[in-house]
Amino acid sequence: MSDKRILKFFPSAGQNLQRLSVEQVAAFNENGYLSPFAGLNAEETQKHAEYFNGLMAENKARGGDAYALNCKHPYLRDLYDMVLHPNITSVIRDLLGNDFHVWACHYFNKEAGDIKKVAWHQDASYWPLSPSKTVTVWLAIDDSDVENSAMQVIPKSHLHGLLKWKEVEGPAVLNQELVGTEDMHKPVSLCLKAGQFSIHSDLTAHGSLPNRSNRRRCGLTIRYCPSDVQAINKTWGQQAIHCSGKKSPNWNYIERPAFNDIETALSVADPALAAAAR
Ligand SMILES: O=C(O)CCC(=O)C(=O)O
Repeated sequence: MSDKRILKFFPSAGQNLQRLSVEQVAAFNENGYLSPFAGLNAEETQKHAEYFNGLMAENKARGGDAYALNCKHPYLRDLYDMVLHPNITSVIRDLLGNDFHVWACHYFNKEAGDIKKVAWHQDASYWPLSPSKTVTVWLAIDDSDVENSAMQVIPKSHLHGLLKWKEVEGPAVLNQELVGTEDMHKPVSLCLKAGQFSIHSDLTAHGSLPNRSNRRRCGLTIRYCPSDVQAINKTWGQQAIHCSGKKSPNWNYIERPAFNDIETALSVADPALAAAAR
């Protein structure tokens, strides 16, 4: 697949900045991540946590696992609206320019005592998208710190293109594990208060340890890309949420769901996109 994709870091031009400083754009280009940002206010944070708790309870009642809420945005109005939150999209616009959309989102719900790690990986390695220009927002549903295994990133790892990986060993959420990370920069834990968010490039090495605490650590990942990104595998281009500017003929943009259709969201078989987007 990599033969067809352009997999390298594209520095942000940082034009017409509204929310970020020139220094923040430079730090993103240099390190491959930015954190923390104020996303939701206290009321929105509490409301969204309650919304997520309700979804997860319904999901569990149907036998779904803690990580099953993946790519449910075509069915859930509140989730669709969340990815368009102006406090988030204003930062993304500064990084990606005016023409962009969301193509996936996934609750990484690391429950108290969860023994599964998310091994060091690069998102672009999983995705049949080109060029590699997707950025992920990790929006904290819970306070996230070292104790409950906040997500970690390896600064500057995005500058090396696609890195080598092997099959992960032991309990894990994803199957790839990068090799040679011990020779890279020291990892940084992206500790966030609920409602704050971080951003990382699709080539930035990141992951998280098992959650040995008695507190849940859930984050909503939202994948934003500029409209010149193409899905090599067309099944991936079908569920985009238009955010800003020009649309692309290469993507299918969905309508805002009329309501929170939890029944459909939890009963549809995961589309190819959702399965592979993990
Ligand atoms: O939440 C985590 O621990 C990992 C998230 C992740 O791998 C991602 O955002 O791609």
